[in-house]
Amino acid sequence: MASCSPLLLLVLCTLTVAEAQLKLYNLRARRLNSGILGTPDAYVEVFSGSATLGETSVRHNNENPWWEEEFTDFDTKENDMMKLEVYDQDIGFDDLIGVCQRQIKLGTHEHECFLKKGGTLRYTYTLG
Ligand SMILES: [Ca+2]
Repeated sequence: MASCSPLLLLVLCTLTVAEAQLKLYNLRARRLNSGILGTPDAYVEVFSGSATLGETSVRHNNENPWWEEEFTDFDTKENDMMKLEVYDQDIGFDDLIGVCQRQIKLGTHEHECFLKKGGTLRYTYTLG
């Protein structure tokens, strides 16, 4: 029986690795709390594994913001850690409102996470 050529193995491996595509979308927050600083100007930074996928726009003076941005990554693997950091933009430095961390699973999932300073972040992602 003929064995696989190295070239064929290489192609198969490449296909397997390229198979998983992460798409994160539908980010929305509720009742954000920025403490004494007033209504937050919130944005979200998105990480997958060790990669930075980007950040949303800033929603000014809104405690229930949502973002239309979508984040896509082709290097994400199942069980990689996804991290979403919610910030309140301020003069000087931006305040961290809270962090959501979760292991990424295959399929489409919707999650809600509670932020340390108050409020929740909901988001949906698909890995597949
Ligand atoms: Ca602010």
